[in-house]
This record gives sequence, C-alpha cells and structure tokens, in this order.
Amino acid sequence: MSIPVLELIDILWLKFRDMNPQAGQIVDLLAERGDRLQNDHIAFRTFNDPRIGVSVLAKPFVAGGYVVGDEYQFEEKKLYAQHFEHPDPEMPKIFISELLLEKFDAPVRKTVERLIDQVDTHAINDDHPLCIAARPWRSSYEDWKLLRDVSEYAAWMAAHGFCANHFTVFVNALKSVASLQELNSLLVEKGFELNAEGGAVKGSPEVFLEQSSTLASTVNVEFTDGVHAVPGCYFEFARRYPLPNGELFSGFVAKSADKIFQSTDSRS
Ligand code: OOG
Ligand code: NI
Repeated sequence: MSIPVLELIDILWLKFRDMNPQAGQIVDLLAERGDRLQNDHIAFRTFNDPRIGVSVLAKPFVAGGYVVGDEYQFEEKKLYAQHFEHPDPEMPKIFISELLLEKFDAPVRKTVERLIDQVDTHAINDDHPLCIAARPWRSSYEDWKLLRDVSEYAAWMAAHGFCANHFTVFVNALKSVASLQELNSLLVEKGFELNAEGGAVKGSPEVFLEQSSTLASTVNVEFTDGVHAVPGCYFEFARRYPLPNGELFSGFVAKSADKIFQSTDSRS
C-alpha cells in the first residue's frame, strides 16, 4: 500500500519549508492577513532514466487517484514534463519534469550516470517513494560545476535529488489580494526577491494562467569535496482563469514554465 497522498504532501511540505524558509515566512505573512495557503501544484524534477523517470516519481500519486493531464516539451532546456490531476479539484496538481539525458554529450551523461548508479532501487518502494528519497547519491562540487555549465537543472538535481522543488500558492483562493500583481508588490515590499526572467508575471488571462515565483534561496550543500552554497527551492504563485466552458484552466503553459524553471539558476 502506498503512503496516502495527503500524508505524503504533509511530509513534502515540512521538508520543503525547512529547506526554503521564505515559504514559511510567506505563509505566515498571508496568515496575518487572514489568508490560508491553498496549493495549486507541487513540482518535482528528475532524469529520464527508467530507474527514476517521471513514471517512477508519479507512482504514489497515481496510486492515490491522480491521472495524467497533459505533457510539455522544452527543446532548449532538453526537458520533458507531465502534469497530473486528481478528480478532487481541491487536491494540488503535480508537475513532474525530467532531463533528456540522450541530448547531452558523453561527459555530462557519464557524470549523471555515476549519480544514478548509486541509487539503491530496492530501497525505493511503496513505503519509501522516490519523491521523498532526498539525495540518494554522493556528488562533488566539481560535478555540480560541470553540470551547471550545461544545465542548471542537472546541477540542481546533483545537489538536491528528490524533494518538492516548489509548492505553489493558488492565488484565486486569496482574499487579501485581488491580483497576482498585487501579491507580487506585497512580496517585494516585504523584501522577497522575485524571478524577473521575462518579467515578474509569466503568462496572461489570454493563456488562462498567470504565474510568478521567488528566486530560490541559497542553501549550503555537503558535497564530497566540501560544503558549498548553491540555489535550493523556491515558492510559486499561480492565478488561473476560466476557459470558455466556464471551468478553470487546469494545465500549464510551456512558454511560462520555461522561465519559471530559471528560478533555481545560480547567480554569479
Ligand atoms: C518547474 C518549472 C515549471 C510551472 O508551474 O510552470 C513550473 C521546475 O522548476 O522544476 O513549475
Ligand atoms: Ni510550478
């Protein structure tokens, strides 16, 4: 029996909040204004190796009633993603992406292969799902830098492995702000840094989704060659608009997502 999804989400949230204190601070800020956090979606990252690909990460969610909603391609970043939704619209959507390893040259593939070969696949099971496995490999800062030069995403994976990359505030449910723009202003005023890639707000009512996100907090990671500060997790904000049939759009917008990924880029 898989861990019930709600229980899993609680575990993921506590780990995420630990690694990303700005999330807890923003939840507290909204609570002071009378708003409770409703999650729009939770995102995970991985590599497209059959041992740890999207379908392995998705397992406990699928067991809990989630189904694939749509799929997305990111040519330039060499990523593929799927989102999963639950019949209960209050349940957060799950967005899972994977790096397409065959699109990279041999040194990168070998570096990643050395990480994946350390995963004890028998230790990944219904009681210990991959999405909470943390970093099932030892990696060096040298690896991180080599990967960072070709893919920020690959470097992030080498440093952190499996956890929620971000949680997302469902802005429609907030009563204390009327728009995503208003929420962004509040966050900037309180000192939070937003991802400005392509403008603070990604998307528009015309594509039925507006999104913004913080820049990932820097975290100290223990590599085999010492402790180094690298980008960690971030917090996202999403406002959804109704489709012509009256239902809220429940998917993602690849052009916006492409910029949201950059919330974990390292700043030199
Ligand atoms: C995912 C970025 C895309 C969205 O909501 O469009 C995304 C990531 O950074 O792993 O979350
Ligand atoms: Ni997201």
